[in-house]
Amino acid sequence: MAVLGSVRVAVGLLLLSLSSAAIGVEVKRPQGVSLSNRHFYDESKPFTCLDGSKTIPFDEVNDDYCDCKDGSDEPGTSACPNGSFHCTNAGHRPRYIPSSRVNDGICDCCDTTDEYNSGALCENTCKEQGRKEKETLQKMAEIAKEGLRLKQQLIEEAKKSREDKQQTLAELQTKKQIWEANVESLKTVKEAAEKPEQEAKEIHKKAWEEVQAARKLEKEKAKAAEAFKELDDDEDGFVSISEIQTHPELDSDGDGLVSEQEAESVLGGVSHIDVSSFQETIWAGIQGKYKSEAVVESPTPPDIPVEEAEDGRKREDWKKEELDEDDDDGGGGEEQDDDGDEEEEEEEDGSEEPPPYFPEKHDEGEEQMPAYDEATQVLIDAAEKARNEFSEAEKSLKEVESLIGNIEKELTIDFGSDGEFAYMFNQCYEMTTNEYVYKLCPFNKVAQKPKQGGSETSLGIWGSWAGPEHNRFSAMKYEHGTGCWQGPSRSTLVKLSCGKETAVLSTSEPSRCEYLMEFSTPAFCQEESYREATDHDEL
Ligand code: MAN
Repeated sequence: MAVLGSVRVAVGLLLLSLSSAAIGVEVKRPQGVSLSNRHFYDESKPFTCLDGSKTIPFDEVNDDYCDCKDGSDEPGTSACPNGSFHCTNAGHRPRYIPSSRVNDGICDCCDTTDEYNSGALCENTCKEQGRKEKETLQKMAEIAKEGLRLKQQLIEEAKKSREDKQQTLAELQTKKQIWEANVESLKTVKEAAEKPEQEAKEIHKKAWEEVQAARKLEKEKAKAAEAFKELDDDEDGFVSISEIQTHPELDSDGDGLVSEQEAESVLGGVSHIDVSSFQETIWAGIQGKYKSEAVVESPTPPDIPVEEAEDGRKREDWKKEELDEDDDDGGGGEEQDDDGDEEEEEEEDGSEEPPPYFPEKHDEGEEQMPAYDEATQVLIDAAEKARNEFSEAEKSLKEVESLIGNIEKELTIDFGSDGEFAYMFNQCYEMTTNEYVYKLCPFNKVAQKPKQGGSETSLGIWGSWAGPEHNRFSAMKYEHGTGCWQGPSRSTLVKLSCGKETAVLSTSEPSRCEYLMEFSTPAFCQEESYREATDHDEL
């Protein structure tokens, strides 16, 4: 038996054109059939299954026996396993439910029509649901409308900013050329100034090395003279074989004694030698072995703490100071007096006397080279000025190049079909969860930082737009973040939605080290979403 339902349908589109009195019309059709499929179910003709597989008498439609493979003969019963039941849901949204849910005692359709024979007490909630949905859609429409207005502004600003950037770029490129030329010419100036500077410095250095060598020689001579004085026990102005023999360290055959022959050999085959011969021919050969009697006599430090010896001023420092003072006085001719002065001073001021055991260091090299003469200094100053000017110019060129690089990079980024996403470049948006502060810097990076402090973990750097082909700008992909332990490097997918505000709405980690962010922006508002929302008004 065919069950023909009387269905009251609210036809949205008609609502717009008909008067308010015409609220609905009754269209006769079998239970569970949609208005658009009504013409397939003509009670005056046999029914052909919608897949064309079979034709049956019309009274076998909805007779609770499944004849058609596609279930189309039982739109209003649960007889066919693959059938579907259409709820008109006047006042709300029409929908299909699987026919197995028909008369199963559970209210599925808001208009109650799926439970026409089960005894279930269903309440028609379509109007209420429709109202709620309408409200939601209206809100969405409002957001989309406002979002679109903002988007328009963003597009205009982006256009303007792009033009500005292009102009700035052109200006910077001109500047770059100027700085390049500047750098070139200042380099030539610098090199021209450095040549005479180098030569003058070299002359000064050589002269200083000569002075140092002369001083060293003087010191060696003084040491030799001192040793001579020590050796010349009888103070006759000669060092003799027997006097050499008093210094066992000069033993050459290792028997601990200096024989006459050994002593004679030390003296270069003669029996005695005067001071100048000693200085010139003997001292160099024995100074490595020779032990001063002063050192031998007091081999251990008395009660002077080590720190005192090691810390603070050393003998060399003193000498250096002495020399420096002499240098300041000017003229190298006074060098001869150095030691004499030193001795005098040391004697005068006992507290300054370094301990006698203090090791002698031969590091005259540490002495500071005297200041350059005026002419050399003029050349150095000129070269220094040229160097500074050159490096300043180089710095300026680098700055200009870096600005150009930044702008060029920005201009190559795809900021949407009308540049609507450009405004978020160089911005960051944060969202705090229980554990972390998440930061999204569009077209740059995504990061995660523990709330309780600690370092930032990269969740990816800007990769590309990642929405489906027809909606490419609906998602962004950030990749190659900090490596995940025994896993991939961290990455983030940012899903965009239309909103009045630009904000991170949610963050999650659907799979370890793969993050998902929901991000709202007016730039994503589209005409279609506004239209869709307003179209639903017709429900
Ligand atoms: C950190 C965070 C988490 C992540 C784990 C993986 O704790 O980056 O989001 O799941 O590392 O080890």
